[in-house]
Amino acid sequence: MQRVFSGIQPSGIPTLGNYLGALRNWVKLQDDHECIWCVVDLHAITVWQEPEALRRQSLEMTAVLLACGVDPKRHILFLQSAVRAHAQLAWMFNCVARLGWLNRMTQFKDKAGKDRENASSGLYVYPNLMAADIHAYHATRVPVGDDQRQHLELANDIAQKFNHDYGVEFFPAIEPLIMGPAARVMSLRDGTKKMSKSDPSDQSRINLNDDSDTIALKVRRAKTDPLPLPADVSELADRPEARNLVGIFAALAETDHAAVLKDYGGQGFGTFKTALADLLVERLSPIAAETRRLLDDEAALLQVLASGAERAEAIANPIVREAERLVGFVNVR
Ligand code: AQP
Repeated sequence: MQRVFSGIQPSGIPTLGNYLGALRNWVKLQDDHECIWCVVDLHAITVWQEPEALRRQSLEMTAVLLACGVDPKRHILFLQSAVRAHAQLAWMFNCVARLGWLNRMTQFKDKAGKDRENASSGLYVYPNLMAADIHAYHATRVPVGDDQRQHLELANDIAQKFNHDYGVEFFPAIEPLIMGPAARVMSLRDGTKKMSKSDPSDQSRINLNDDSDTIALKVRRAKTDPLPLPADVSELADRPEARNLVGIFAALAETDHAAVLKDYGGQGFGTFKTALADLLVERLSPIAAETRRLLDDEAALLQVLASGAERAEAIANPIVREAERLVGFVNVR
């Protein structure tokens, strides 16, 4: 069975983008893969997080993952900071990755924005930590949204250079698993910008804990253009907001853009938005209800995370110890 690793940052409430681009696929992969799911709090602090908020968001994220169907008994669910192997291997990878490689990462440019001098050095080496997350488990499959493809290529470059420099075949190649028609969900306020849980505008996204009225309001207010929906998919090309809403509908209904336009093409956005809001509520409200239920028992959530960390360490510690031996560190214990 192929080993899968994926992570999600507890940097806010997960969004519809996280759900369609990642979480929904995680649940499907559990049927025929050995899965390791990680709440990546080390990644989250690459940008400022209020300590109390980070703690709360880490537990909320754990509850949402469980509510979406992550199975912590058959698979592993844990907090990144609880398994030291991630930071240990990331340091070795900081010394393998080249500055030129990191300079090409578009996500750093997007997240650092114009004030690049003021971005944390952690944000800059974020892809090295992500490579360590995966390689610490010798995972070979990584389900991610389209936006993470470049980081996975870097993770492969790091593994290849490590193997070459130390004359071994130690870290395997990894393959991205990019699934479904809405691999990239865009902001409801700007169809050219990714939907993000840390976007300052709450109106830009659907949160997985939004109630039905909030979902309906956000969809009603979502930016569109004045034209009716087209009958043909090719006409969505230069209409980012319309394409995004049709893509969301298609992903939720497990169909494609063409099928959605067959039903709604030629009509204004009114009827379509009502149908989209209904579909969102139908799919997301059971997750929100289950999340609330799970959050009522914090001790049970901590127990899931403690057991996950122990099982993650059983895999990662021997791999990272061997990497240390290959690098030439003396094992004194
Ligand atoms: N808009 C999106 N469309 C599709 N997939 C998405 N993902 C995130 N946003 C979208 C996928 O969700 C997984 C977890 O992402 P993450 O939390 O580790 O970091 P991120 O990609 O930076 O997500 P956010 O929501 O934008 O977080 P912030 O605002 O904190 O930066 C990944 O597999 C990602 O591809």
